[in-house]
Amino acid sequence: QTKTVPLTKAYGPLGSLPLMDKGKPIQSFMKLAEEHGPIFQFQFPKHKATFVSGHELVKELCDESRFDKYVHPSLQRIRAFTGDGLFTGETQELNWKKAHNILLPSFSQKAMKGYHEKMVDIAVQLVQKWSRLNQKEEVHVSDDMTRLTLDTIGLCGFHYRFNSFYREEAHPFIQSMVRALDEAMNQSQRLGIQNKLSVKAKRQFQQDAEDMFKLVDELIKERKTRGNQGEDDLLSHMLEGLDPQTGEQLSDENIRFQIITFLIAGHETTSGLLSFAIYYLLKHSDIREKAYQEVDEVLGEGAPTYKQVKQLKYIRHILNETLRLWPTAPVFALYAKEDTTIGSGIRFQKGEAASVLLPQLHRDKEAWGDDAHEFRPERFEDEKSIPHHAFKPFGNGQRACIGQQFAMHEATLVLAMLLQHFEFKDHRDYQLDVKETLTLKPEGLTMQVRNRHQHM
Ligand code: MNH
Repeated sequence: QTKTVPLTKAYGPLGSLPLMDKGKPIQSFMKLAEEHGPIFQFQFPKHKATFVSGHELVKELCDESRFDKYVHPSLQRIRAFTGDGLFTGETQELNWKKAHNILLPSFSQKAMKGYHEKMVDIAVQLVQKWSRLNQKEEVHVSDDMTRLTLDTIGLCGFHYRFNSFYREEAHPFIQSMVRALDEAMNQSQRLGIQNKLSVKAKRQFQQDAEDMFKLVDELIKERKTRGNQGEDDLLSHMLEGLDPQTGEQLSDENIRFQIITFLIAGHETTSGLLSFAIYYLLKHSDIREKAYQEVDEVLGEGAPTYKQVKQLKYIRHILNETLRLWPTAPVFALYAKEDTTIGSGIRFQKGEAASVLLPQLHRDKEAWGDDAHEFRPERFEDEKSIPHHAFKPFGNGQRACIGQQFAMHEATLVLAMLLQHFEFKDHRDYQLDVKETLTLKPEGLTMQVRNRHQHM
């Protein structure tokens, strides 16, 4: 018996586009999911896209024997500068498995010990910047978090200092990256003819890709001539690592794509996570107090050690709860490897794809209970009660985020250090406005900070 999937209302040749806020597609799809249920199809002018957010259906889509990562057309366009790097590579491409094998150890929990001091180095820069502000000055939360996460992946990954805290504007590499990502996203919303007309945008896109290659190729070349000199970062692992399956190394071109991939994947997502976490702390004084208590107990006054970061349980719950309500990489897509059926009767033909709408999956009342819309870190306290199949902020299976431990270690360390040093003040009574690019962030979030200890 075949079940039909609800379809959004169409308005002539525009399809369902009038139902979508162009700047906020994800939030539009969340609303449509409220109305249409755990699975629905959205009518774009030329195709239909399937969105799934019910926990039982997602559980089936996450069965790797039947479904695999779908490199969505918007990701295909990013390949102009990330190529067959880990994020945009097809599972079948030989370089995906090869790089996955070579890089897995570099992202293990154990590897985090090696990055810890570098993460502290950058976090201290942030703490110093904030501690020198005058009373009435405000902090632009996402801007500073982006400075921090970019500098962290730059230093831990490639021993390169973007020195973002010494710049007003974003680093030129980031300007190219943001512009190119934006163009790749825009192309998906433009109609065919509009796309052909935008010659200027295309030329800029090419230029941005070339500029990114230039910086990265320079980094690779420099490291090769200088040698590793005991440097233990991602770049050294990529240059020296051998694939245990084939005995081969990564090519220079593939290393270039990986570096750009890590810079993209490694900073906006973690920056958004930290920004949303601060938003929730600003709005929940009881949770904030509990967080202060843990930080004071575990850290005292010195810079955190690796071991102390592991002990910050409540901070981790706060971050997980933040990723539940606002998963900063809000969708991932899958396609059927063969004809199959989900939810007893919803057919997928071989090759057919669906997108998992994470913020909605993470609010599924059947999995999380009636208070699913509330920010309550305590729900992560009891490991057994967490519905893991309804919590996928880092994606699924072998194509899940390779940087998960990295992101969580960094975010835990930074949030704890900020709480260690500052009181946060919601001086404008900020109202949440979620901005969508490739990732999500709280747009326009500002606050004031006060030093908790005067001797800084
Ligand atoms: Mn990350 C894949 C979320 C931090 C590098 N990441 C994914 C996917 C999600 C995701 C979801 C799966 C996408 C898909 O199926 O299409 N990542 C996050 C979030 C954070 C994050 C929410 C922070 C919070 N990611 C990081 C960091 C790095 C990184 C930090 C690197 C230092 N992520 C990756 C890479 C992939 C990925 C590389 C692709 C992995 C693969 O398919 O082999």
